[in-house]
Amino acid sequence: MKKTVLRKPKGFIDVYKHKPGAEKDRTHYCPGCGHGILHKLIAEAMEDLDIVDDTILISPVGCSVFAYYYFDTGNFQAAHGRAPAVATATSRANPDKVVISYQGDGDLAAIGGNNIIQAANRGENIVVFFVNNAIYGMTGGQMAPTTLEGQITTTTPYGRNVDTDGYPMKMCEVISQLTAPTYVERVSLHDAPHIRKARAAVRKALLNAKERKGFQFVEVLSTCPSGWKMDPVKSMEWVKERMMPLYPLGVYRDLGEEARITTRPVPVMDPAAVWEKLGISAEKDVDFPRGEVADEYRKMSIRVAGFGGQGIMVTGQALAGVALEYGYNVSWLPSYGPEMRGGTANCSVNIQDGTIGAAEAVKPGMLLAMNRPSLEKFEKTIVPGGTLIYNSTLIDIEPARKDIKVFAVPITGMADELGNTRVQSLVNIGAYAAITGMFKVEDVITLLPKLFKGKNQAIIDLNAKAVKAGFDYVKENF
Ligand SMILES: Cc1ncc(C[n+]2csc(CCOP(=O)(O)OP(=O)(O)O)c2C)c(N)n1
Repeated sequence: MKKTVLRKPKGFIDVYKHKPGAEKDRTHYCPGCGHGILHKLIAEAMEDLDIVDDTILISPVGCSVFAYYYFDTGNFQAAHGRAPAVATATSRANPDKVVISYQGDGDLAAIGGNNIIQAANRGENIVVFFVNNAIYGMTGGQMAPTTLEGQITTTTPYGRNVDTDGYPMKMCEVISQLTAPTYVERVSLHDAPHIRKARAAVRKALLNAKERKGFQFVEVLSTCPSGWKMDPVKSMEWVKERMMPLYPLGVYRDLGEEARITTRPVPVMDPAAVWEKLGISAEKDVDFPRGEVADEYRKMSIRVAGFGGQGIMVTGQALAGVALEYGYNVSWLPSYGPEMRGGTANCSVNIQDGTIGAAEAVKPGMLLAMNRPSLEKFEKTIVPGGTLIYNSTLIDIEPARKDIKVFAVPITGMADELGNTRVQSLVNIGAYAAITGMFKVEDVITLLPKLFKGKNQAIIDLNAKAVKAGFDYVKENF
């Protein structure tokens, strides 16, 4: 007798590891939600088309954010509405992969409205599954661009009024106006015959993607019983009676064999080749021999923080700029508060020999705190055993941490003594050089004309004094 084995399609991971100790064999979706049905159609199609290991799925923000727990594919999670941009990069860097952008209607048609139009217009080689449930589901049922006229949501308690809220957006109609898309269809999940049609559309889009046939867009009318405050059966009826007349099902575009298959140059990943193409010499101007650097300072992640106008960004740029000349890989990432001068400012710098992963110094090995709020905010982020340099001219509290090395340096005071508060940045560099052994004072001074291009000699000389002052202070006092 033929034995029937019930199992999940291979496109799904077998056990969903949401949290250690809370492994599940089912998804988090509410009963009657369309996401689960569409997930299953996609997982089955990936298995049948034998593309599970060749697919990268971009999870959006919204109820389907956890797609990465379910699909046994590659995955990136994108910021709200940005899945088409992330999918674009993923697809261009991996032209032999099937890339899926899975999105809700708030995600795709509201915050990501421009993203989807541009990706469609470029004819990116991606498949978009667009789940239209007429509201923002995850956040509790606010109006989305797809919300029906008169529909009550938490943000349209008297019903969507087209005079104030605009008209429901019909994305298949919009996308199919563009030249590039290959295949655009709207389907529904409200009953078994329609699920079968949706199944065919999902397969067709994925098969087209496997054959690299450009931009595929499948809109799926879907239920949200929790957000709509209806039971699942009523929700199915609501899709049929209310959504379908407004959002007609069917094929809006199918270029079939006519589809123009876009071949794009594969991005060049070799930095030297990129420099050559850009006409930039990979040769550095100067290549300083390195001195003795203690092990703990060989891979630096530094947060420089203070208020706007304290030379925070200049300090970070100078650290990175000087380190570059010693042949280190460097990164500099600024972060500004809402106002500039007088507001808070900080930047992250990485200096190391290996590849730099994250540019943000979330847990820095060193904090250079120029004012009290910065010390209070970032002291706790320093790694145990790390280093704190703080501006003792302006900071009148003792650092709380006992498991780090602390250098209190009167940075502002020393700059003032030199006659210009603005040279604080180079006092910082001098102190940094003395503590880490990473830079030599003479080298930094040689570089000043490059760091301060266009500045007059008096400013360069003053900054040279500042580097020396910072260096000497640390050497003499610690
Ligand atoms: C930039 C940003 N803005 C707002 C949010 C809050 N947010 C999380 S989910 C969501 C709604 C998503 O709705 P939709 O795209 O329709 O997907 P659904 O949950 O209905 O599947 C919002 C607004 C966020 N995470 N990020």
